[in-house]
Amino acid sequence: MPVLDALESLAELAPIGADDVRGGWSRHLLDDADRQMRAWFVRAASSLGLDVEEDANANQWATWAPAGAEGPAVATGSHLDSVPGGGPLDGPLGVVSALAAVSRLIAEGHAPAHPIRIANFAEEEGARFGVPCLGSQLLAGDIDTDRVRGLTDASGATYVDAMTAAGLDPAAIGRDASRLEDMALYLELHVEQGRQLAPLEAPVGIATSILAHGRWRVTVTGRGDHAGATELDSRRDPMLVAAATVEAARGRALAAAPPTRSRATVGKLQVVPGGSNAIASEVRLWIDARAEHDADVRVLVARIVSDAEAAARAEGCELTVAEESFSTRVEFDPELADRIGAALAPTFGEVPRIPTGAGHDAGILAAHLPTAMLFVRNPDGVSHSPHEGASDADIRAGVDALTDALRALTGDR
Ligand code: HGY
Ligand code: MN
Ligand code: MN
Repeated sequence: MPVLDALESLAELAPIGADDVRGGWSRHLLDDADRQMRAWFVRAASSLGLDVEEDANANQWATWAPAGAEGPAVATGSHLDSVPGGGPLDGPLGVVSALAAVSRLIAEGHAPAHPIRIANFAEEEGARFGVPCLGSQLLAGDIDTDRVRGLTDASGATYVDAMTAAGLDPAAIGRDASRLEDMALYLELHVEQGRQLAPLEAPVGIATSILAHGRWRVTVTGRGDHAGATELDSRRDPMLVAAATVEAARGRALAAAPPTRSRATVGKLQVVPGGSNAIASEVRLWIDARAEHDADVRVLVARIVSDAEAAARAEGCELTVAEESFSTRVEFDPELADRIGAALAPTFGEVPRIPTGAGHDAGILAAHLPTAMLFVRNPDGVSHSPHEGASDADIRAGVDALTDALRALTGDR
C-alpha cells in the first residue's frame, strides 16, 4: 500500500477552487469546488483501502478497521471547505495529514486495538449558509434541523436545494447518535491561526481552549435616493449607520479590559442597491465577536449594538439584529492533551499548550466526547487569507506528530 504524502496531496488540491477574483481559494458547501474536494477525499481514502461513507449531514468519513480493531473509533480529520478567498491549509491540512498518518501506520504494520476514522466535516466555515461547523453541529444534535433546512445562501438557494442538488436527503439531517457513540475521541490537526508557536521555536502545539464567539447579522434600512439631488439634512443613509457600527466594533472591543481578549470584526457588508451615485436603501453587515468567556461576548455585542442603535436613531434609520451563531467557550480535554503530549515527547520534547481564537469542529464535539487539537506552526500567523502558510518541514512534522498520537491512542494489540 503506498504511503500518502501530505505535501503532494496539498499540491493536488491546489487547483481546486482557486479564486481568480479574490485570490486564495473559495470552496463552499457542495459547490463545484467543494464537490471536487470531496471526490478527491473519496479517491485518496479508497486508494489506501479505507471504507468511505457520507453521512446524512454531508460529512464524509474514511475508516481503517483492520481485523482485531474493536470498539469506538479514534477519530481525526478536519474540513475541506474554506472561507471566501481563504488559504490553502485551513481545513485541508488536517484532512491530508490524517490520511498521510493512517497510510504510514498501515505501512509500518501497526495493529490498532481500535479503528481509526477520518472526517471531512461539511460547511465548517459557514461560508455558504452563515452557520459555522454546520456538519458537526448537525451530527451532534446541537442545532435545530428546521432552522437549517430554511437557511439560504447568497443566491437565495436554500440548504434543502443544495442538499437535493447533491443527491442528499434534507429530511434525514440531524443528530446521529450511533455515529457519535462510535467515536471514542476526536483529534483534529490544524494550521496555527495566530502566531504563538514561532517565538517558542516549536513546530507543533497542543490546544487548550477556544474563545467564545458568534456572528450577528445587522440590517439597517434607510431611504434610497439621489446622491446629487438630496440635501444632506434630509437624508436617511444606512451607510452612515454601518460605518458607525464598524467603528463601534473596534472601539468597544478595545475598551473591554485586556483579560477578556475581546475582538470584534465587520468583514462582510452588503449594500442595496449598491450604486455609486445612489444613497443606499439598506445595508446588511455581519459582526464577528469573540472573547474569553461567553458573557464577555454577550456584553461586547450588546455595547456595539447599543452604539449602532444610537447611530440609527440619529440618521432616521431602522436597525434589526439577528444572531446567526453562538459558540460557547471550549476547554479541550486535559487528560487527552496529556496523553498526546506524552506520545509526542520522544520526538518533540515538551510540546507547548496554546489557546486559540478560531472555531473548529473539535470545539463542537468537545461537548460530547474527549477532543484535542494539534497546531502546526504558522510563521506569520496569518489565516483566512491567501497568505496563510506553514513550511514544508513543519507540515512534515505535523504528520509525524499526528502519526505518533494516533499510534499511541489506538494502542498495539
Ligand atoms: O471562523 C473561525 O473561527 C473558524 O476558522 N471557522
Ligand atoms: Mn477557518
Ligand atoms: Mn479550520
